[in-house]
Amino acid sequence: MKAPHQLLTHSPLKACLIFLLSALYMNPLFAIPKDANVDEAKVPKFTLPDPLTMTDGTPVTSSHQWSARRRGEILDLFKEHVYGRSPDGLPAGLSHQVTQTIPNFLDGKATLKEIRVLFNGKKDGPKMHILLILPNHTKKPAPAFLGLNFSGNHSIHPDSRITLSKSWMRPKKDGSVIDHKATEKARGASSSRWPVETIIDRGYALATIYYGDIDPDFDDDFKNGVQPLFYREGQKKPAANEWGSIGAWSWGLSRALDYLESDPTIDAKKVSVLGHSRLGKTSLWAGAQDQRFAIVISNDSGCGGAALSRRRFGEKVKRINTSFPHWFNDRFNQYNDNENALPIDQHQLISLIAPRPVYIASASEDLWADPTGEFLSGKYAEPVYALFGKKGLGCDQPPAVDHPVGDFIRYHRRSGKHDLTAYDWAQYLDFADRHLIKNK
Ligand code: GTR
Repeated sequence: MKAPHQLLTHSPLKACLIFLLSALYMNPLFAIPKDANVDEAKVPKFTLPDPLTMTDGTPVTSSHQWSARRRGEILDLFKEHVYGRSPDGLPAGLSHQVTQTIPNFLDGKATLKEIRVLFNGKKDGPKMHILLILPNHTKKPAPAFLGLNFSGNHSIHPDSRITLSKSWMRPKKDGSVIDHKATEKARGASSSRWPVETIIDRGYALATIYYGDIDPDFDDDFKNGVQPLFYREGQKKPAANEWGSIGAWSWGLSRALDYLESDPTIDAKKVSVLGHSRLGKTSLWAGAQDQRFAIVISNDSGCGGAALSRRRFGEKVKRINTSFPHWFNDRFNQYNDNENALPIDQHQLISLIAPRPVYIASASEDLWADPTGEFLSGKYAEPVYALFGKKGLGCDQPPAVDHPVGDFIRYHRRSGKHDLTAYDWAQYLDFADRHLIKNK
């Protein structure tokens, strides 16, 4: 398939189609196709794979057995069948440089740093730009939130000192992206999703990266992004069981955590990884693979994220593989309209985060992402948390809107649409305070 910008140059009809599709991607409610089920009564009967039974049938009865054997087994199944295998080692030459430091950001409340990570050490090779904002009022290394953003680091806050991204961007009709490049108009365009000042006031640092730096979000058969850095001789694209874009974005989050571990202003043992929507799928997969993340937060992650695939509610496996053929590995296509054949389901993705705290959030109008299916993933991960003596959601039914529930597995269904809002952040900050900051 060609990249959207290549199609755009070909015919006005195709251009209209791409704009329409892009608009739909950003508005899943509007996008719910007629054949998608959003009726609870029509959810098929299904049996979920048991996180606490080994593939050979042995029951898992202790946290030791879980950590030593079962966890790896489940992780492997997700690699093989869903997200693909990410490379183990780092590309030769990977390096980082601090490119800008502004000590008086937010009227002196914060220090802003920009860090460039050259994935193969070459300036003209693939690279990502970390925007790090640190509180000035705290004395100790700061706990942090780390999340990818959709529209460039410059979109999270209007301050013109933040470097405008030069990376490829999805088309936007409002003038904030022209010819696939961000314009000045894009500054602060996503600020409602990033309450920077509140995060800083609460004593946390915020690290964010434009997700397209790691792998541009269109299907080009993996010619750009980080995947080619790892091709074996003669290899042209990832094999059927190797990583897609979600795998690559997650890998990028781990590389950002590598940097944070090297920065003395950060308490790298207290980093919460967070993401919205496709980037919520990504934060879950990053947190499942990389146990250095202290807390994992999934905001409206839906199909391929927190929602159970077997419910076939809202977005289904076939639909996501068709709309976004580059997100998962090729093997995941085997489960199009064939979810019961999956050797895992998404509650086991949540279980891979145990015993670390995990927050799953839904929005009441976001039926495309299946709020109930997102809740149930948390519910069915509880037995794994229980092995560690950790309490999960503590209830069997989804709670009322705007009533968060749970302890080490926490869940809320915010009233409103598919979005990342101040309400969501208020819950995540309290959650991080409770689990990461003593005496709170
Ligand atoms: C939708 C997609 C969802 C979700 C969303 C987003 O179009 O169907 O799975 O990831 O995009 O990331 O905005």
